[in-house]
Amino acid sequence: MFAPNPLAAKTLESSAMDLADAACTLFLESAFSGLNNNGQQPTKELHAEWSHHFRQRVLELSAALAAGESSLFTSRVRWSRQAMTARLQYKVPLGETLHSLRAAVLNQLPGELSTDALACIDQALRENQDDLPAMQVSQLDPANPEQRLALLYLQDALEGNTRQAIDTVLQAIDNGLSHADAICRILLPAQQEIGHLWHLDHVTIAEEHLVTTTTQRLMAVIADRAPTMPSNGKTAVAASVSGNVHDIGIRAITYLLELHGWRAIYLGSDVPRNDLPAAVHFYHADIALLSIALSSQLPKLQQSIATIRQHCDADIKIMVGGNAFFDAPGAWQKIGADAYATDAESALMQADSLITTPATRH
Ligand code: B12
Repeated sequence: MFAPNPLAAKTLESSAMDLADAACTLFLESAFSGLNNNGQQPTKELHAEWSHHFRQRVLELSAALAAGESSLFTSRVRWSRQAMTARLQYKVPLGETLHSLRAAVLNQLPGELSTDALACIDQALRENQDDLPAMQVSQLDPANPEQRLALLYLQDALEGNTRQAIDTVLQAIDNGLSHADAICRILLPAQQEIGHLWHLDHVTIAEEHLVTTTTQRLMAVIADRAPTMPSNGKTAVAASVSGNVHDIGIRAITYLLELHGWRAIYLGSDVPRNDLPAAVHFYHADIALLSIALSSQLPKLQQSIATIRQHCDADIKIMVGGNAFFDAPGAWQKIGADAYATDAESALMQADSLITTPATRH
């Protein structure tokens, strides 16, 4: 951890393409010179693929510097290492990629701007030498009744028995499971589990998509059937920020607020920041909920918060959350948000306590 360094973060972000290109050239030169390949050169496609990898890494580095949280970078490197190991690609020398990135940063950025970036990379290089703990195959425990139901749902959805998957959860509701628990304790853990299985290379992207579309369909059915509490006079506007296409977690939060008497408006995913103030005004929102999934989306989140603050009433509350914060739970305070919550149920509690006085205009 170090102090946020917005200038270095901005410099990295704006020179991400150049840095990625330089790191990529160094990496491929070294990889190809190490091979006895009769002077063969890396193809354009290979260069483009690795440039994309390095650009993402520079953006993660930039996010870590902006928030002053090195874990936002090191955890991403660990994540890549786990994904590569699962795909038996660990022959790809992750350490070499970090050395190439380090050299590019050192060559291209002036000393005062590169210090924190180099410290982050060095930390990732040190961690890269540690043994990688084996990842558990499943994060859900079949001995726990709710997690067992999530596993059954997941199995049916994956086998293409979509109707059966849906009926299993709807029957559980008929048998007493609350609508909110069906969403928060069955569907959301099933989504996290499918992500975990994808990371381990046990399911394909197509299989993940199948489960995700089944969950979207069922979540809407459950939300529409659920009884709602009387209106509390409060309005929430929710969005996944520009660049973030993940929408299930934030959508679930919106449904949960609705069941608890809120007027909860979900604007969608990948919402441009300049559209947010108008939505906050138009719907007379008391609170804005903004979601990000990747650490590299933190700058867009920070800009979205700043844009709302600039154009809306000072008393608008802004709560943030999403997968990106799991690696740096303190980052929300540094980007100008009023609150952060790790999951749907705590988001509801936080929203209720942040907005204690119902607005009189409704
Ligand atoms: C489905 C999915 C996708 C779908 C999204 C479809 C859709 N309509 O949402 C698609 C295929 C498009 C996708 C793409 C990508 N994904 Co994806 N995805 C997932 C997956 C499997 C499920 C997402 C989900 O439904 N989660 C369920 C809910 C419960 O979790 P959640 O989103 O974190 O939300 C909870 C909390 O975070 C919190 N919360 C969320 N938002 C907010 C907001 C506020 C205000 C508050 C208070 C709280 C809060 O409350 C929620 C409910 O409890 C996750 C796995 C996972 N663990 O989530 C990966 C995951 C998020 N994806 C991941 C990745 C890497 C990607 C890609 C980069 C893959 C790629 N190489 O292209 C792209 C990036 C796309 C982009 N630009 O955003 C990684 C992210 C790792 C990381 N932290 O960097 C994950 C974790 C998978 C993994 N195990 O590695 N993905």
